[in-house]
Amino acid sequence: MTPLGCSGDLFDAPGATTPLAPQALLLHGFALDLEADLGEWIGAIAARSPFRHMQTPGGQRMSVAMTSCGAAGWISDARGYRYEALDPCRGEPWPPLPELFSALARRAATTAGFAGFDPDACLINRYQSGARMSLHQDRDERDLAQPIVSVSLGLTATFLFGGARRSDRPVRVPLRSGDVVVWGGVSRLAHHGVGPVAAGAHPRFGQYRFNLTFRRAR
Ligand code: MD3
Ligand code: FE
Repeated sequence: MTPLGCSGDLFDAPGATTPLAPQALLLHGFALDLEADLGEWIGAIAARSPFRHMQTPGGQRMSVAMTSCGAAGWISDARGYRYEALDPCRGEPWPPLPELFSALARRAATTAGFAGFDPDACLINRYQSGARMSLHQDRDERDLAQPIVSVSLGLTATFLFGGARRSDRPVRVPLRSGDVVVWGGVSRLAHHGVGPVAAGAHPRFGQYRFNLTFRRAR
């Protein structure tokens, strides 16, 4: 384990782990060998349930484009944030969670000490240059004892990891393609966000950063 603040070329090689906070563990390159398959699946899911820019309850267009797969998908609109069984773009269920996705999420959760995690929702975030996510908590899931597993693909982003209060000064952590983070326990309600993604070209994912978050929504 490498303490936070010591991540450099020497320490963030695939296979290394960095604790970001108690019960928040960064698994460097954990999904690197699955990049190609994950990319194929994202394309197949988006062909059914396209990426869309949702509206915040306050009426702002989110800069991140989103879609989902699994029994429940996260949505935001004028009525608020929630999980829905049907994709509102189509009035049909979200594409199923590929076995590759759930197996990866379970393996990462087990590695981080959360054996038994069984996700029913995967939110897929797509960032173009300039897209960002402001500090927030994830609290729309029924059982907050269940962790969240996050998989980053494509362009690097600066992850902002705050504390229990939104005003706590966030720690900045680069998330690279193939990195996986597991958040649970005392870190489950920590504030977090993503700084504006810089323009670039990833060899496999081009001008995008994708983030998959696996959740137990219901
Ligand atoms: C820490 N996504 O979709 S993933 C989100 O990179 C979200 O797209 C970001 O925040 C992204 O809600 C960050 C990392 C993450 C996800 C959930 C968390 C960190 C978390 C829940 C609690 C604490
Ligand atoms: Fe979040």
